[in-house]
Amino acid sequence: MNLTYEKVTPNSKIKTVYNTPVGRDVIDKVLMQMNVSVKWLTNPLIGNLKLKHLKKWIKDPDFLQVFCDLINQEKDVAVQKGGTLTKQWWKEIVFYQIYPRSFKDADGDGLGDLKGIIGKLDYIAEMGFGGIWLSPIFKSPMQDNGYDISDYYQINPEMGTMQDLRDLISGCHARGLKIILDLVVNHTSAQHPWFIEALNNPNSDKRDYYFFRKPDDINNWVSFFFEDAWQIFEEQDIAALHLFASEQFDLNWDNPAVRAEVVKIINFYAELGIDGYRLDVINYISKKPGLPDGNKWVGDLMEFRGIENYYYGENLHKYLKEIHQKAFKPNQLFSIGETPGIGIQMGKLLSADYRQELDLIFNFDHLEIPGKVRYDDYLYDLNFYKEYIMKWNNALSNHDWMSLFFENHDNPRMISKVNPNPRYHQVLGKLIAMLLLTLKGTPFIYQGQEAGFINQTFSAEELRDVESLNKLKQSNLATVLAGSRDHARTVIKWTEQGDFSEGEPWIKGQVDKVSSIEQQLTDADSILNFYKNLIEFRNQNVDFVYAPIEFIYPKRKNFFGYIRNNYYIEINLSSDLFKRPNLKRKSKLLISNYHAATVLKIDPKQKMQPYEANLYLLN
Ligand code: TEU
Repeated sequence: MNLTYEKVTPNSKIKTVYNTPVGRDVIDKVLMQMNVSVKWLTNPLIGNLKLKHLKKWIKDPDFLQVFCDLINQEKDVAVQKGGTLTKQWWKEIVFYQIYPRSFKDADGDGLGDLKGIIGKLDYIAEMGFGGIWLSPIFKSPMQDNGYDISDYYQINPEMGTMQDLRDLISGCHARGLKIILDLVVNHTSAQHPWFIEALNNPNSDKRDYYFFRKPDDINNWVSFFFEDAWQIFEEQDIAALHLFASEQFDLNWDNPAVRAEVVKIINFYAELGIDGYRLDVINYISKKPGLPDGNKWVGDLMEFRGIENYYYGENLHKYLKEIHQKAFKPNQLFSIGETPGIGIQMGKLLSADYRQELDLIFNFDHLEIPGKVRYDDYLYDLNFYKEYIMKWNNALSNHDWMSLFFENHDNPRMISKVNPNPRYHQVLGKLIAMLLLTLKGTPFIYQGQEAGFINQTFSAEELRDVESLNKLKQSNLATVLAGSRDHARTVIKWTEQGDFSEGEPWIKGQVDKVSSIEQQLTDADSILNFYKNLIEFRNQNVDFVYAPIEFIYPKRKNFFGYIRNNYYIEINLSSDLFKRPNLKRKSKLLISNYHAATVLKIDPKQKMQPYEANLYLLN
């Protein structure tokens, strides 16, 4: 099914390079980061230039070779069009992401736990969600809140016990909910017995589970948490690689014993009855042999030096296929990979159904507008999301499927990113729901998003996240607050009194002015009930889920319109009034963030209100 193409060299034309999967994704990414339009490439003058001519602009002598090597390493091309669409449960449901530490505390220690989640399963099921994804719940020193695991086979005592997990799984299944866990196997905690043994015993077989180097032989990579990627252990006279926190060491997947351990973990929880996994930074598992220095130009542009050596490594497909064959497939588990930096074409090669690697990926290209990074303080333009969605839908075949999300535990709240003006809080919260629940793909709603939660303000002392605290060492509080992951980690406001815990919560809660979940449940007009209605609509129209998407007036700025089967969605993406495009078809209003559904018909001459979003039935 896969075509192959010729090797690229510095003599290849730019348009040839753009037709390779990795070339296309990298060029798109670089142009986006530089805030240059892709249209630039369709200019024949540019397209016919040879790669080597770029030397005039990119003054890094090694860049071209690094780029060609990365492209040539991928031998396959994904199917671009057609194919047969297969139905899958994970395409039909709406997922709800739970960050356990902040969700609900049942034992009064101020830290969320599994019993807390069990107590809220009725709420989750009544909202119409079809499955939950739990951020990590395993034993961990919590330097990175559980993404630093020290024992894969034990539940973190602050979260509960293995019996609690069994109860949670059966509680989910009794309500028809699927449950997926977080598989964090790019790295372990420094406190994992494997690492302790590896560090202290050079002759141990665990030594080859990680990446160790002599302190004077380390490379120039930096970690995602704004530190050097190597931790030096003076006593042992050795350095170990960590792409994330200083106590999260990267596992060496080139060692078959490590891959066997991963298969064992996957199987263990499969036997307990879970339905799948979200795989943490799974595209980072295959590092370039020899761990060469990162290219400086790429490092400066992407902010993280070294990334081209591991974000799409040469054995990535091989390792994913291996765990698919040995664990995911036999247990019929669903898999969604978290894949930072991966673009459309690479994403298709990782998740198309005939590839037998992953089922879905989380792509992040839509979370910041061109030229911006998470810690920049700016307003997100929803027109960019529209472009992103159109581009993806054009590129996907029936073998591909996409995830839809704006929020997770690593990102600020979307309402605050788009427009923090409280005037628009309600309509914007609902507009976001309209997008995620009516576009083509599987929606992932992050806890609190269904109630329109927004960013909090934190003093330096109130911040908890290791990434934010590291960032604070090199920049000011305002910068940290623009992108802090703690915004998403505030504890859930269940009632007007909070009611997250009987003890002192480990982190701040939601801002006062956003009403609680309990309050919103009783208010027919709340953001929460808007989510509930839309989820119900989606759950009752499975053919809507699979329907093709046709974009209406795609070039009209500030307007997003699309038809799916006999439904029409129209959205004003801005806070300005907008002249409503007349569809000239009879329609009945079903769900709107401005009008009661009893209005049934909107005067086509009436202007669209700020962030107005409507769903109609066409007849
Ligand atoms: O995140 C990986 C990741 O790359 C980002 O989400 C990261 O926080 C940032 O965007 C880098 O620019 C995953 C988890 O979701 C995150 O919570 C963990 O801290 C991280 O991996 C390490 O396990």
